[in-house]
Amino acid sequence: MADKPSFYITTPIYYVNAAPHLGTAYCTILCDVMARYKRSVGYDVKFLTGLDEHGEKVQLAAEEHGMTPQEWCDSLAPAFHETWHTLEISNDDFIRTTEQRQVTAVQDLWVRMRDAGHIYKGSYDGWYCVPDETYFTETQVSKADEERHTEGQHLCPDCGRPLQRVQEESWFFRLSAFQDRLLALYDQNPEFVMPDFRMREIRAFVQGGLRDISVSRTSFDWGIPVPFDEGHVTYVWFDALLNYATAVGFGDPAMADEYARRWPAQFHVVGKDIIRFHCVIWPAMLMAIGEALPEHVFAHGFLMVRDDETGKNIKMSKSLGNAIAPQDVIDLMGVEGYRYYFMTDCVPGEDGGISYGRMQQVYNADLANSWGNLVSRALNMSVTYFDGRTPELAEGWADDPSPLRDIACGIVERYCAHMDRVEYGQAKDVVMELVHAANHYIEDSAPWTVAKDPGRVGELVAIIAGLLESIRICAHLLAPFMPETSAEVLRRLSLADEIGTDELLSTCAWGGLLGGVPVSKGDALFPRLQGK
Ligand code: ME8
Repeated sequence: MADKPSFYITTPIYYVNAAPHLGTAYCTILCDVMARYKRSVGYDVKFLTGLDEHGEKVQLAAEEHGMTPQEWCDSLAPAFHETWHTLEISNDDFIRTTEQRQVTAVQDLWVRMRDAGHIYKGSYDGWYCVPDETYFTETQVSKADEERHTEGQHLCPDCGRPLQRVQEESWFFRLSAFQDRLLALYDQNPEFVMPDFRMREIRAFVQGGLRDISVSRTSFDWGIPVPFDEGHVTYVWFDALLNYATAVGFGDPAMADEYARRWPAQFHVVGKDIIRFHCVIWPAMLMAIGEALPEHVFAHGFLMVRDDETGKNIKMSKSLGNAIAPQDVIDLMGVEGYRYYFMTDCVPGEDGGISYGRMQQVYNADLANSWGNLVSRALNMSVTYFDGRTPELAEGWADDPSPLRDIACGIVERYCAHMDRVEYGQAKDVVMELVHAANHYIEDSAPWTVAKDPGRVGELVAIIAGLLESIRICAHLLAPFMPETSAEVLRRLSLADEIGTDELLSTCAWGGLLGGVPVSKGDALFPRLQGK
């Protein structure tokens, strides 16, 4: 393991105010696909997800349910573990901010911040949005009120929900002192924030000037105590952001080697709603204590419900009655269809318009009619024409010219270039070139005719071997999206040893098929969906 390069990827840690939903699942699958892909190309991956358990929002949710905050968090945590397990999430760590490792790390952060002179005590007087756990100034609030023409109740400029007036003694972090260093960071690392339109958005925000932020609370107590000031608990975001470092050993001398090896993270994947925290506050916190900065923050868009008749995207919400739960999608097209649809049909950086109609269309076109159909036809023919086996392959067979070989040889590098840039839809398109070509090749070469002529057996071997070899390669490339289907396809070709390869490029070189080994037809991988 130690000789492999490290790749550390994280999801946001989700609030435990509700069970996992389509949005949090989307982000988590997005990271899972990257984690699986990076493992397949030889990285030693650490994939972290977890729960953000402190703060007023969680405390209030607990009170509403008549539980202590800890009881409430403990009661919801299993739902996250179960959903991620169902969705085939391959995380290798799961952090909860109420764990001792996080308490120790956050308290260490406080001491280092104080010793470096980046915090000071003052009092906060302004607005607070509990659902977003975010502070707003008087100016921001009145501007938003003016734009919305609201009177009386002040609403959150971001989410539109009622704000709370907060006046309390508080510690402040000197964020304003980091403006120039942040701008220099963005200039020197234009891909610090991805996609680039989000980078521009962040740069413009920072250019507009930064205010110091309040990082401790005194009006409630569900948070990590500030080690040197009784009555103060850590502001939930100051606590939450540190989780990424905690999980690889920040603040734990016993984990110094792990920390040196894993930190900084290569990718923090977050929704567009929380990029200021990740692209402004978090790097400034790390600069303040002299720690390395993450390489990329990738901001994904939001899932919206698409009205198939008007083509318009509408916000998903329980009150509009259009909220879709992960289980609804699983019931429609299984876990692998679910993963494939969200990862390849929604552009990760943009808002995605989802609909049942579109899900069914993508599933039937790509999975039932193309990929599933190819596997089923080719494996069936191999079983029928070669007595339940793959054809016997002569030495050097892979060097023979084949139209599929020409296509297969060029796709892996292109696929990798897209996967590295989180361009999952384009990566899938590259694989589908081979799937479609193979389906056409079946029609063009008409193996059923060739099989009737004993004098053409060499030709038949070449056709079936070409098809099975293409399937083998596609199974590997589709594995990050649909791990279980790919494993099943490889098992059917007696290639179980190749499952979970960490040498994708060499594994996908044309010629890896085993000759004369048992093939099983199995059930249809993706039965066609009817109606709806
Ligand atoms: O913000 N579409 O947690 P959170 C796509 N605890 N993604 C969505 C979505 C939607 N409609 N709704 C939510 C927090 N998400 C903090 C994070 S990190 C140090 C602390 C996803 O439970 C998206 O990734 O509100 C978003 O950023 C995240 O859920 C917010 O999760």
